Amino acid sequence: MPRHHPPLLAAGVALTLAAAAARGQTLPAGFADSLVASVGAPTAIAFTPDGRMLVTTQGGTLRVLLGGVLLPTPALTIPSARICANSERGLLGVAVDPDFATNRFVYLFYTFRKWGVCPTGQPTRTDNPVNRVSRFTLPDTNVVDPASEVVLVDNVRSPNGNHNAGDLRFGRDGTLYVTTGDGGADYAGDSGGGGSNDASRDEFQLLGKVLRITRDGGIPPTNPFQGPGTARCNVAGETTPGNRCQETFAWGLRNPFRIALDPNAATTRFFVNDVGQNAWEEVDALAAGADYGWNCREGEHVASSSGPCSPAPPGMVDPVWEYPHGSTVPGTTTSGCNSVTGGAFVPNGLWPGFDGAYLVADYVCGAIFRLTESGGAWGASDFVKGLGSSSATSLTFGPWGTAQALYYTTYAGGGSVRRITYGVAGNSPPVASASATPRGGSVPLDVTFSAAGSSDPDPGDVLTYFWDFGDGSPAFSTTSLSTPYTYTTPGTYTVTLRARDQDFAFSAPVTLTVVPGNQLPVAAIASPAAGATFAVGETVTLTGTGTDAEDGALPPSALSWTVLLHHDTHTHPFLGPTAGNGLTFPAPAPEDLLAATNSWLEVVLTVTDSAGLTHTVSRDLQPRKVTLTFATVPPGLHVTVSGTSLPGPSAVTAWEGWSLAVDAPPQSGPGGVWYELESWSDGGARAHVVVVPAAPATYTATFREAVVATTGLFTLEPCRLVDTRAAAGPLGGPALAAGATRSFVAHGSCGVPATAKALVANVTAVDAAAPGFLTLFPTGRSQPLASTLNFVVGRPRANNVLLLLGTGGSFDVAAGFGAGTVHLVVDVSGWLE
Ligand SMILES: [Ca+2]
Ligand SMILES: [Ca+2]
Ligand SMILES: [Ca+2]
Ligand SMILES: [Ca+2]
Repeated sequence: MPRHHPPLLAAGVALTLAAAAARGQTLPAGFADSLVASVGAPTAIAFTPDGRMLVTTQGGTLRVLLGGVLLPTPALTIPSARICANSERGLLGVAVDPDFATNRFVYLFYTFRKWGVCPTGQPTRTDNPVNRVSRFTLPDTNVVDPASEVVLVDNVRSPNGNHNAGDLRFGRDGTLYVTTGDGGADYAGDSGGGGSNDASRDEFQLLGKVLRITRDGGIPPTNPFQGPGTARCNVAGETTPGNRCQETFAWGLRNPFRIALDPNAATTRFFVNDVGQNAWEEVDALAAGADYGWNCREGEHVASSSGPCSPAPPGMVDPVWEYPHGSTVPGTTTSGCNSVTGGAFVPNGLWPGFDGAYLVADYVCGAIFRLTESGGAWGASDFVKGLGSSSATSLTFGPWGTAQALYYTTYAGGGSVRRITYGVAGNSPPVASASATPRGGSVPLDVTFSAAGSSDPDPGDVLTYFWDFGDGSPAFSTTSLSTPYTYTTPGTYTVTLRARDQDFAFSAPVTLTVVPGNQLPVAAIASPAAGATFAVGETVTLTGTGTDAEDGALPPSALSWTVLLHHDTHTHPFLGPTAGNGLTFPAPAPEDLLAATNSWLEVVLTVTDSAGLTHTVSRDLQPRKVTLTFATVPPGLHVTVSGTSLPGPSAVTAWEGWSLAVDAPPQSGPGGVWYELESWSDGGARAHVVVVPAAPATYTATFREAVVATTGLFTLEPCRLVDTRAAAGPLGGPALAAGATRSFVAHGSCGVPATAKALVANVTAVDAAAPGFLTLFPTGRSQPLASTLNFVVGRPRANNVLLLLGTGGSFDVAAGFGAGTVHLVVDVSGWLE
């Protein structure tokens, strides 16, 4: 009796095996296997570009996982009246259109219950079901309208129940590859079942083949069988004997249940996992027009030498790898492996040491092997063992966080989707940063891509950069920050950079756009003109142009202005970025006198064309500097200019139009003589504002000696002039506050006449909240450095003073201490006039 190794077992059998399935996997260090979702009888997985995971079940549902969560309602349930899911039949494959983002197309392979019944083991019945490939539309609602179905390939026979194959994968060439089995037993009834079934050698049948069609079901122009002696088989599943089906891409296969596209190859490269009969499981490298030998050969070995195998057909292609039933798989520690199922190429750079590896699963021994090529020969080693019987069925890499994981389906344990991941505990992923120069220009366009600015939170981590240039070329990896790349075809390309550390943690992707064949725009500043200067407060107008080979004159909205205020070696943002043309702003003043010597403006114009390409120009705009001289009479006294005390004469650099604050305060001069301002040469008050003129100028402060002459001393009975402990009033409360200055008028109180120029007084500080000092000085004068009275907390302090009166016959009291208040008492015992 021929042995069958059905990758998909009938439900009753699957339950028996599920009970025996163990989750005692062994994985290499750093790898983990975890449950994604429990899904009964899962057959295939595909991912949409927006991150949805699609899972087909043999019974006929299309399930969707959003963010790793299985939606409770299937996106599509093929009604039982329309599907045969017995034996190895059912919904067996799913593919996502390369342009899914715009067309929302998904493709399904299922067994159509064409005649209302699902017989098994009766291959010549005329009412057996048929396999078909259909296109559906999967909207964002995740509800597929059954009416969206477009049948692309139909009536592929399913004569016996088993060997339906049923994988769907898009190649890098944008065409859809479809696998079909030999039907398990001869549909024509002229050979037999199992190893005797020669249906895959019937080139007019879509059985035991890899098919290739366009997304609309058409024949790609490079399919191998076209022209005389060929015909379409998409409607009937066959043509007349003696002709070949134009859908056929390769043939001579038994049950090519799963195929795998190499994501690392520059062109479309598939491996085909063809389930064997009694002795050998095999992996084939897919090639156009190739005959993989079944049923004349099983693996590299003669299987039949009768019928179409007599004489042996020429040009049969051997597998790239095979392994025997029963005994240990060469290179591994695993035995009892009898049915090859899913396969997947490991994306380069994803896992340490796995570049170039092909993973292949066996359904009977529950293992995934790691195949590597050396000298043109492929050899196996253990990767994962102990997945249990009925596992894994299909393999595919898909998104996992910022990296990718190996996803697989298993019938074990009731059915589930699981994933195998790699990660080092405690390691954080890097953060990528990408730029490109130039982003446009004539083709061939040499672009320098830069990963500068990429980083990793873990000190000392070494980064590798993975560039996807967006033009279909394979991902490129490098440890260099700078990567040159040449585009030869005009277009708009989205370039993606991911950074990876030495522990194989990936950054989130970052993208940028390059537009080879599109010319960069040209920016020009018209105003301010080259060499233009400004005065403070003057209106500066920003006008410019942007011109582009494709767009012509760019609109004002395409112009963006930034003005920087340079100060010595750094800059301050002053304006923008602001879009438009003809913008105006008042020219600024310098920060201070020093900044006036080393500050200027820089006007920056960036123009952007409709392709997003930019060009930036800039122009310096200098202030009109003016030298001002500040002199004093007598020389050597000080004036204050913009907050800076300068000895007269001093020359300063100022900007035309700048409003400079000047002051000539009373001060001690040569010989200890006290000086006060008599007049400024420009007629201004002691403190006034000078608007810097266009030409150099001198400002002179003329001082006079501030002498107070008296002719008589008059005495009084001591009289209390001020007591802040008393009720609030000009000479009463409140207490003096820390840091505050208060004025008291002496004229007219305690008998002090309006002619008094000074007081003889006793000053007392009482109830101080903190230690400090009092300074009493004539109102209208600057506070002198010398204090009048120092006090402490807890006891009154007093001092006798001769107190000069100032403006209005009053004196000021400044209270210098940290916090709180102090009371002031002033007793007068005489005056001078
Ligand atoms: Ca036959
Ligand atoms: Ca073969
Ligand atoms: Ca890291
Ligand atoms: Ca352009």
